[in-house]
Amino acid sequence: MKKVATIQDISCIGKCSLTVALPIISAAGIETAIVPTAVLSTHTQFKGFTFRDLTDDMEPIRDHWIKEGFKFDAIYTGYLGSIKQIEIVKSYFKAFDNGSTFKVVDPAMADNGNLYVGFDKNFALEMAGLCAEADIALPNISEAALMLGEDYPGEDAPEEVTKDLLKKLADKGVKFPVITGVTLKDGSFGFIGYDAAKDEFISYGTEKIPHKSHGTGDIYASAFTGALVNGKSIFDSLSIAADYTAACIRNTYNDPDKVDYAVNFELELPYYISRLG
Ligand code: PXL
Repeated sequence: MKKVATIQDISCIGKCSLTVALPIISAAGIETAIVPTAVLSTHTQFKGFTFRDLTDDMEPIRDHWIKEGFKFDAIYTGYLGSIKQIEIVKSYFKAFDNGSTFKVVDPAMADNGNLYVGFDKNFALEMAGLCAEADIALPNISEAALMLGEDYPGEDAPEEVTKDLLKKLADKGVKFPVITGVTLKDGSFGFIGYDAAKDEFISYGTEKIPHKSHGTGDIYASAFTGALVNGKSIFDSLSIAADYTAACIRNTYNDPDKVDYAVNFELELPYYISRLG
């Protein structure tokens, strides 16, 4: 069985980070090892959340795994709690590389132009350094701008602006930046990526649903990782992730009993699995 290690927080309620990465990647038929970076009572969009920092456990977990000789087909990181955690994640990239380990960084730290509670501009710049050590980085447009120290261009920035951000991320050493959650020229909703080695842009759009929610970036990155480790190409994995995330948003939009803090990712897992073939 293929093996993925994913490093991000546990938000006990909120359907984000590990509570979506673990079920989605497992549903893709992949053994999923987890490194919890923190335990929060809810994600940070709620008021009054608790936060138990687990930085002190990250190095002992790494060292035990090294002794056991574990390696992974992919290492995928999401929400990280501090600059120290970013540094520790870099050591995971080195320690568990089997020679073809694919490194996915979702710099989950901002939305709508604003950093999540607890992060500052310096954290965003450090996150750009982690993206530069990955094979693919999956920021939304807020995160891309913040990593470059640039002003937020808005959710519906023209494609040219998104492409300019992608090139600038590549100039900072990011091999394959992909900006997710963008509106394309034809009004569809998806991603634009830039493969620096090939000097080539790629993009894909799916139905735009007028519903915004938390955790969709985490669902996207998890579904991408599951598809890629199943042998799909980068483009197909990005597109499957876009279609699955759109299905989750659509399902939630049509649900009269929906919660306002997350999407119904569970109900669309059969669709995701069907796309993996
Ligand atoms: O969905 C990203 C995310 C992950 N982890 C925590 C968060 C958020 C978004 O708000 O607060 C703790």
